[in-house]
This record gives sequence, C-alpha cells and structure tokens, in this order.
Amino acid sequence: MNVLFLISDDLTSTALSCYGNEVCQTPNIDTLAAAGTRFTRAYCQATYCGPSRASFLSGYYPHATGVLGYTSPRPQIGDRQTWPQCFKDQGYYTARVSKIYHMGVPGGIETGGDGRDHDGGNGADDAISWTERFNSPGPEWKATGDGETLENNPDGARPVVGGNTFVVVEAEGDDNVHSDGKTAVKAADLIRKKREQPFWLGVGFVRPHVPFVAPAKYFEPFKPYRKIRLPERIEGDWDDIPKLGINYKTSQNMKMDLRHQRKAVGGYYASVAYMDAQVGKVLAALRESGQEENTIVVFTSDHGYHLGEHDFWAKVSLRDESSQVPLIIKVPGKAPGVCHSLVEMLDLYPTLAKLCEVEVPDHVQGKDLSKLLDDPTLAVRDAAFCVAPMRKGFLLRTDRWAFIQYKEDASGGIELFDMQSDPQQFTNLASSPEHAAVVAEMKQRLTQKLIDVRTNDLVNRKRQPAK
Ligand SMILES: [Ca+2]
Repeated sequence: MNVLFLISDDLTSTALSCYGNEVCQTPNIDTLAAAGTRFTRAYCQATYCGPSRASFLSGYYPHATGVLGYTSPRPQIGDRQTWPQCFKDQGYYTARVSKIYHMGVPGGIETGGDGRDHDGGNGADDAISWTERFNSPGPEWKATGDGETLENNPDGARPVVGGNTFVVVEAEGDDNVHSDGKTAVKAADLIRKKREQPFWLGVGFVRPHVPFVAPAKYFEPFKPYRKIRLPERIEGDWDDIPKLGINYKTSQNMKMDLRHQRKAVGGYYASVAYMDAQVGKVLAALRESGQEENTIVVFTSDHGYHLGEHDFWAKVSLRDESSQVPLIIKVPGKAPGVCHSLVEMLDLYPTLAKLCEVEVPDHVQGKDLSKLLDDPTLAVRDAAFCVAPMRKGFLLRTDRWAFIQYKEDASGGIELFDMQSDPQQFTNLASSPEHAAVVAEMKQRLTQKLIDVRTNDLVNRKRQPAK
C-alpha cells in the first residue's frame, strides 16, 4: 500500500461542507469523506503549527520532546524514527511537497524556504525523513489583485502586509500562480511517476493559513461579504473565563468591525475552496495513475481555527473549533463510515504503519486506529489531550467534558464545558459547586496524563539544545 498524506494548514473542520458547513462548499474533500472514514472528534496535540507537526511526525506528545515552538524534533529524538522515516527505512520512497514539518507562512512560501535560518531554508524540516523534498514558492500577500489588510486597520490606511496578519487578496491569474496550485502539480507528477517502491507522499497545502490569497473566482460565492453570517455571540461571554482563556487574537485587539469580520470569514472560505480544488487535482491524478486501489489516503489539518466564535479568531485557543481537526482516512476495500471515537493526530503514525504492515518503533505514543476503519462504532480512547504552550494551556476532552487548565498547577484558571448541553462552550462550569467533583476528577486525570506523557524513552537521554 502507498500512503498519500494530505494536510491543510490552519483548517477548521467547521469550514468543510462534509462537516456541516452550509456556505463553504468543499466537493473534493467531501467525495473523499464519502468514500472513507470521517472522524468527527479528532484532536491535534497542540493548537499551532510547530508543536502539532513535530508531535504527530515524531510520534511523541509535545511535552515528551519539549518541542513547544517552531523547531524540528530531531535534536530531541536523536536517531529515533519519525513517521515518514520509519516508512523510508522499511523500503518506501518518501517525499514531501511543501509544508509537512513546520515552515513559516507566508515568509517561507515567499522565499521557497521558511524565512528563517533553519536547515538551509527548509524550515523545521527533517532531511533524513525524506527520499526527496520539494518546496512550492508563491507570491502570497504580494500577489497581484484586489488586496486589503483587515487586522488593525480601522481607517483603511494600512497597506497590504506580510506576516501572520489577516489580509485578503482576490488575486489575478490562475490556480498555479500560488503555492498550493504548484503543490498539486508537483504531487500529481510524483504520483504518476512509476517506481519500484511503494510511496509515502506528504502533500502540504498552506491555505487557508493567512494571508487569505486565492484566484478571484473562489471569492465569488461569498460575495457580497455583508451577507456572511457571523457566529452567535452572547452578552458577557468572557466574564466567566480566565484571562489566559481569551484568545490571542480577538475582534477587539485586531480592531475588526463587523465588515472586517465578515470579509475575514469570506476570505477564509475562498481560501478553503481554492485548497479543496487542489486536493481534487491530486486525487484525480491518483485515480488516473491506476493506483487508487493500492493507496491509503489521509486528509487532515495541523489544528483548527476560530472564525469569530466568542469574538476569537485564528488558532491557539483550546476550544473545539481550534483543537479539533478534520480527519478522513480512506483505505481501499474498506466500507465508508463516520466514526465518533475520540482520536488524536498522534494515532496516525501507528495506524498507517499497521495498515501498511510496517513495523512501528516502541517509542510511539499514539494508538492504532485501524480497527475503527472496520467498525466505526468502536472507540480507542476515553479522552483526547491537546496543549497550547503559548497560553500555558492544557485540554482534556472526554465524551462529555471539555476541561481546560492554564498552568500546570492550574493557577492560570480552569474552564469546564458540558459539551452535551453547551456544545458552543458559552458557560464555564469550573466554579459551580455542583461540578466540583468533576473538576477535581478532571484535574487529577490531567496531572496523570502529563506524568504518562513524560514517562518515555527520552527521559534519561542527554538533550541536545534545539536549533
Ligand atoms: Ca498551522
């Protein structure tokens, strides 16, 4: 079996039509979902690129390696095999196109590296994981077209800028002007190429990560932007949550009025629609190459995203919109299904290894999900674990509860949401006396989870400082 691993950047499942979005249409991802197993409760292990990617690629939780920022896990894991490396060592051709390990967006895409001095311009990449690797440079925010900076631009005086900033560009030209278009072309080439070995091909799309840049036609379904519906908001929503629970980007600190907010959602959706079209090209190439019946396809994102819920925007938050990820696994010959089990991105490494009969190293901290692909009513976990080191935050997500704690001793505050009666997470129950027992139990479970995470074969290893 080949593995085709498709990963979008900063994609919340709530923006996909196969996860219920009625405005943003993603027909290509939907087709894959209809033919595979769609997971409704998959969680990343960290809510921003660097630590999330280092985690599922290395097989360790962020607090096992200590990779909580934008570095490669390699100095921490020594000669232990990453997920693609494990396949490479057992006879696979492994390649990445564009962003698989962390890479700065838009900086790294503009330059074809990551805009930082890591690994010769390949970001937090890990050369030994790959037989070959390819970058997909693109103009990003400098693309020719109709551009506007939405963030911190109340009077409209700010020009279109780069960096991690909400910018929309309705671009001139076709799909292949941009990074993801080039990524699809390269991935299709690699799929068509006949080779002796099976492949593990990682295809990294950078949209819908900011800047929201796509060919103008992808914006049309979302115009006029004034018709975009923003999420429900309630009075006093922030009053019962700790300071660290207020996300790092909000409508207020980004100075985005309702017009800016609606355009941000429209720009995000256009970026998702553009990315979905590129996914379609890669899947068409797979079909045309005659390898659909011996290729496992995975589609996911490195973490989720807020589109105005609670007046929060972007990533980092540990609420479901940000910590939950889309996850579709299609295995040839297996019946399609929808699986509601809690699962983690860490589970991908052992699951794909099992499905491909590749030997999994002992260090891997995830669980094998392969039996869920035969029977989606099964469950493998009673909780998913996710962190936001930037906010010193920890999430333990069980069937019923979302328990979020800030700082290891909880001194930064606690949030407890009843996901059955309050799926939008409006009411923090952490200080309600009738939930004291639940809080105490979840606190204890979180403490134990961190102990388990830190009990691993790296513990006695002399750490090399991260690059
Ligand atoms: Ca990301």
